[in-house]
Amino acid sequence: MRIHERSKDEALAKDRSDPSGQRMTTDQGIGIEHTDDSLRVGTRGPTLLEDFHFREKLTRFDHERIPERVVHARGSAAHGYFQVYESQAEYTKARFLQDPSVKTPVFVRFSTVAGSRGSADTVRDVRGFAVKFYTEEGNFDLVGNNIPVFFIQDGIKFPDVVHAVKPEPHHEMPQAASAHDSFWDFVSLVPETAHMIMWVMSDRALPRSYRMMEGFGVHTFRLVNAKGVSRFVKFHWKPLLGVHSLVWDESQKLAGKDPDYHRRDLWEAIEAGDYPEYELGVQIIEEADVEKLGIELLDPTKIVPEELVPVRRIGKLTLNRNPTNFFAETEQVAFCVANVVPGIDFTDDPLMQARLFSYLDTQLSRLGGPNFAEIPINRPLAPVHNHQQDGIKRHRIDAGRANYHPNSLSGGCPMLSAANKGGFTHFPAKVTGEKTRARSEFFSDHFSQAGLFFRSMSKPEKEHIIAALLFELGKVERKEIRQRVVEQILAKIDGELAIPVAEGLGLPAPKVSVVKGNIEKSPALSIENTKKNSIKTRRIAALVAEGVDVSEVEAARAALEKEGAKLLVIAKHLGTVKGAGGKVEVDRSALTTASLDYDAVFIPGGAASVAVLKKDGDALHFVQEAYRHCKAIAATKEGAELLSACGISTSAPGIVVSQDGAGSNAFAATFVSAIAEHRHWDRADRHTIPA
Ligand code: HDE
Repeated sequence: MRIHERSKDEALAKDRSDPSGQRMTTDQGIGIEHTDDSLRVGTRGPTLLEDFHFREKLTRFDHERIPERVVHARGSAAHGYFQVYESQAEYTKARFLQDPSVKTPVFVRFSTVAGSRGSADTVRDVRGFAVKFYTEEGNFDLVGNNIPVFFIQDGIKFPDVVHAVKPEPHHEMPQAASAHDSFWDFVSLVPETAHMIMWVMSDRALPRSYRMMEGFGVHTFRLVNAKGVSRFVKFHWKPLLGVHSLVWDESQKLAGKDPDYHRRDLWEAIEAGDYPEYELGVQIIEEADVEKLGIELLDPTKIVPEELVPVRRIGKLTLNRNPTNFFAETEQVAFCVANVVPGIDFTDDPLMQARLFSYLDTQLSRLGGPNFAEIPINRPLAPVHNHQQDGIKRHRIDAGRANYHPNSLSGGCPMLSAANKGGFTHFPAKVTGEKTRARSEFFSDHFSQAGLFFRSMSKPEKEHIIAALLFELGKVERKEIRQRVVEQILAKIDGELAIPVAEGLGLPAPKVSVVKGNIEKSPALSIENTKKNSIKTRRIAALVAEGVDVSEVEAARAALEKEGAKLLVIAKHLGTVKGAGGKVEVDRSALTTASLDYDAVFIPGGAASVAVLKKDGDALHFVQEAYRHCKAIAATKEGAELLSACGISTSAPGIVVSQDGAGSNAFAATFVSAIAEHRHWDRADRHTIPA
């Protein structure tokens, strides 16, 4: 069977229903003549039970909801394809990793973890990054996160950590937030959370966009080649747009101004043809090298630093199509860690082992029974034949008399496949030991990599982690929990972390006793060291009023669009704004937008326009807020006066001022590189700006 990029789309086509030109019917196909009044006795009398259309319409409405996911309830998804750069036959027999000409269809769902379906996108949280590959050999699900480690080492603790982070049971607060007593109580008592806590308190937990975050398979998997040789592998997704984050103040405000911030960003980028792209990276570790590496590969609270085992990029994922229907696709898609194809296999990571059970189990209640693999979005492209049968919501109609194996009545069909004909065989890993509830001693180092992460951060990144802890622990009501986190967790990670946090919480300085591993720093962990060479798809706000220098707006637009960014004109009102040399179309009114929506700000010249903006509180706030959030701000000609009115120095980092105008090459180059930098943290006075 050969698949191609559109195979899944074509398979879904027969399930799509297009109402254009069609008559309205009941679920039984009976034409509907009237749907705005129920059938009643007289015009003022009671409604009649015999009104089957009314009853069906209400019944269907009453049952529209299914249970939301117990975690990762809030998500957004897109279709696309994956293409390997060159054959990986040396490492794996997985067919979708052999032929660079094959485009394997995928469906990818991004999510937050803790919040409900209707919660805000920009909360501090881990992001899910779940990829379903519809391969020729069946579905492979890589159900990852944007953080490469996890809170716990053994899946038996998953209900505990999730209960602790979810809203507290007595009053169901807070929503989509970890800043509360039960979460930090758990953390303070479970030191294996230390490494993950560093990541979740870092800027990684505030992605600017789903298109600008990394993804990780977290566990160590196996790749197995046709000769049966197995190697360990860690999966990575690397976004081609680079890794970028929001700042905490911005995230909180966005949660109110635009709770759909990430969903909208993903949707609009795909509609605009700016297809999100990620490279699949692998860290491959020979079984013989495991001991030398000195890292417990079965412990999901550990990474393998990229400096020790480089990430090899082996292919690219492109997301190029939005779903047709949110519920049918994004909501009903069911990922499962156990969905692997021949050539990819599991390890004994106890978190992974638990996940191998949990996903199928949760789908049974979420999707109402065992036939959820027949829902169009979940159906593999590979043919499905077996003796599984019946159950609620069965769609497939199995023909024949033999529903058992072996059989002679159906000529032995469906037939088994030998390992060399696509039959899945589990890698025959050797396992010995006594039954026990104990963990290996190699799982007992909880702090060395937490410290490695903290020490690998740049100065601003460290400051953000400290500020995040002060916020989170500041919301914790019980002092003994705050104290335990500082003394039992932070003091074992790094003094540079524990002491300022203790100080900020009004606690005595803890006794610092740091456990260090043999690696001091991993530069790859710092977002500061990720690439910042593009402004593609960034959004830049141009603030204008009557009298704006229109040629400046157009010159800036041309310069930014040339680099793949978008300039959006903002004024007090919609419609057009008249200025010197013509008029400009307004994209957003100041009422419906905020600086939070943009990566950078442009203030064009035009004396009259700038005079108006200088007296406009919203405009001043817009610029000041962007400054506080460390975004690039450019002003040409009289536009520079607005910066002064905001108390912003024209020589501050990331501020670009030009009297030559937006048409000058020097201006364009400086502004573009300031935007590509994404944030300019070294603005010493930013906390003095009132925004
Ligand atoms: Fe999940 N996780 N998880 N998880 N997870 C679910 O499955 C679970 C873990 C991840 O967009 C649930 O269908 C256990 C790690 C993603 O639909 C559930 C453990 C990682 C998604 C479940 C973990 C993940 C889920 C809830 C510890 C990163 C969303 C609904 C042993 C590698 C997929 C569902 C989507 C969803 C269980 C830990 C990623 C309950 C028991 C580690 C991206 O089955």
